[in-house]
Amino acid sequence: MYEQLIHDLMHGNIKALARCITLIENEAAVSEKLLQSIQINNQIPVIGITGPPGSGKSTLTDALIGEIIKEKKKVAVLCIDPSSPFHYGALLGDRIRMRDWYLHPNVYIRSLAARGALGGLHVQTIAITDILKAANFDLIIIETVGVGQNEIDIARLADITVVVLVPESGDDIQTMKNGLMEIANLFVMNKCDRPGAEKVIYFLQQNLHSVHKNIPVIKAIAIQKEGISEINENINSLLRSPSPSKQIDLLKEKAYQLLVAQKIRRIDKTRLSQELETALKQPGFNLYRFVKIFNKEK
Ligand SMILES: Nc1nc2c(ncn2[C@@H]2O[C@H](COP(=O)(O)OP(=O)(O)O)[C@@H](O)[C@H]2O)c(=O)[nH]1
Ligand SMILES: [Mg+2]
Repeated sequence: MYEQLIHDLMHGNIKALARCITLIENEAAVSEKLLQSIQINNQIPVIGITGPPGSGKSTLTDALIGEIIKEKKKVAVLCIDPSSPFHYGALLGDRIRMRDWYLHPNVYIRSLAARGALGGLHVQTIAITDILKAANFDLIIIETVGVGQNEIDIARLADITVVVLVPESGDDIQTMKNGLMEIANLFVMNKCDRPGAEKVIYFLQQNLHSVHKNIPVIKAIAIQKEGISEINENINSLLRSPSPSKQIDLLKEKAYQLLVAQKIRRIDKTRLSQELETALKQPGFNLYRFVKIFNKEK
């Protein structure tokens, strides 16, 4: 039934691609079949761009797209930062440029805000990324706000994680409370037109040195497209030397997330409350023994 759709998707038809993504957002049963039927090219690299809200991730991505298409590559951008929707660029004066890319044949941009039918946002992102891989883009960029768990999630999904910082990120860097050290393959110090950048870079490099990490730190002024080609070159050079265990690690993480989501979906809450009601009538009810038995009976 979906043969034509899959065929069109794999031949780069943008309408088919949009339809597949919408299916994933809305219909769990259909999307599972779809995902099982497509051919996913796992060699297509995923670049995660993360960092605090307002650090310039979208501006940077916008500029980076310009570099990527110069290399005649096809690029897809998935924006899972609900606080900065690409789609409303036209309404937010300073993001007007992004609109140009919507019309470019080698660029596809999609925003994700809500959790979809497959469960959590992370599982949905995994699935949509794989749809993009099936559509044979040369490169996939995922922009996501780095707060709490999010940034860790992106590192589990992306071949390369770019962490965007700004001169105001000094406190974060000194304490490294965000776990950014662990996930970054590349740091971008954006907004270098503002004071304080050099000091923060110094702290960052000292921190990296103390944990024996050699991660490039690149200065950028995204609004002026400064430092963008250097970022692109660094990404390309990281892509040329992938770590041998990375692919299996990423697949393992994705499989784990999918398994967890599947298990959660299988828990029947109606049955759970019915059985709880019965169990409560028995003397000596214990929630933990109940859960153990419920889990076995499923
Ligand atoms: N001064 C300065 N502002 C920037 C720079 N890059 C982005 N901005 C501005 O910072 C704001 C947030 O940018 P945005 O890309 O939406 O950040 P995001 O939330 O991380 O995606 C916007 O007003 C941008 O114009 C920069 O290099 N210097
Ligand atoms: Mg943004």
